[in-house]
Amino acid sequence: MRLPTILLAAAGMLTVSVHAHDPDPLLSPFSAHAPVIDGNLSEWEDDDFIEVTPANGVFDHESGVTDDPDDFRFAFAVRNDATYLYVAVRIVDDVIVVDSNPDHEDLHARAWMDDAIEIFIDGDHSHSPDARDTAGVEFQTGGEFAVVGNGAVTSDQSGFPGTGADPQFWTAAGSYPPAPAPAYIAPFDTAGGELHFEARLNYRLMGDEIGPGSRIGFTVSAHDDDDGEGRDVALYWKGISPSAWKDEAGWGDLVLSPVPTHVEATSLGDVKKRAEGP
Ligand SMILES: [Ca+2]
Ligand SMILES: [Ca+2]
Ligand SMILES: [Ca+2]
Ligand SMILES: [Ca+2]
Repeated sequence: MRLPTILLAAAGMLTVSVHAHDPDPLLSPFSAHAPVIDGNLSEWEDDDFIEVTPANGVFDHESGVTDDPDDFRFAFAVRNDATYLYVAVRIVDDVIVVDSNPDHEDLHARAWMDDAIEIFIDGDHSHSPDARDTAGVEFQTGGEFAVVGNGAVTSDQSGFPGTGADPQFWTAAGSYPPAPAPAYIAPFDTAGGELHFEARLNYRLMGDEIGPGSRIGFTVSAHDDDDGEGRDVALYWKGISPSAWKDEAGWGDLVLSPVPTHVEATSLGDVKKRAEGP
């Protein structure tokens, strides 16, 4: 027994490990009705959204910061069913910019250059310090899935590049309209407002063992560009700055709901209640 283990045992901390779980995991509710992935969050009105603000979020100090919640803040909610994890995000932003990603159907977008979100999955929950290791070890069970305000996507930093329009892998949508609209060219859409996002991620992105009832590593970030070209800030729900995008140790825990016993799974992740009589 090595010395640190002895000390931990002596201190009565036998549950502490290198891969300590987040003591405050996020519990994903079971989704009895699958949301339509269209950037319209009307199906999410009754869901609990987690607010991420300049005051309680984590800025990745590779970029700048803001202390103004009207400049940038976001909120997100999650759900799951037998087949998919669903994520909804709404960004509040004073200047909307998607100049770097004018093609809303792009599957290899440079999402980090514009107003965008990123979803991070650590399916094997290994808390790796480098999710981008050159051997691609962590990419086998997740990675980064990013969506621009106009719906352009990329999963090139995952084990599943170019799959952002394939229900067998993942699909997503953003609420900002395709070009032409002010956000694509200077002086950008200074009306500001909210951007809405929806994403649906098949468990196959997360590893063979992952499904309802699993506990995975998870975080969400959002990016603000207010003046064109690259981003101004990157704000995370949970992360360790800098390079929060690759340090899985800073991500949160997400617990996927088991399939309730009173419903049965059907194809494509929909569920229906068993007939319970008239
Ligand atoms: Ca929707
Ligand atoms: Ca802003
Ligand atoms: Ca912006
Ligand atoms: Ca940009």
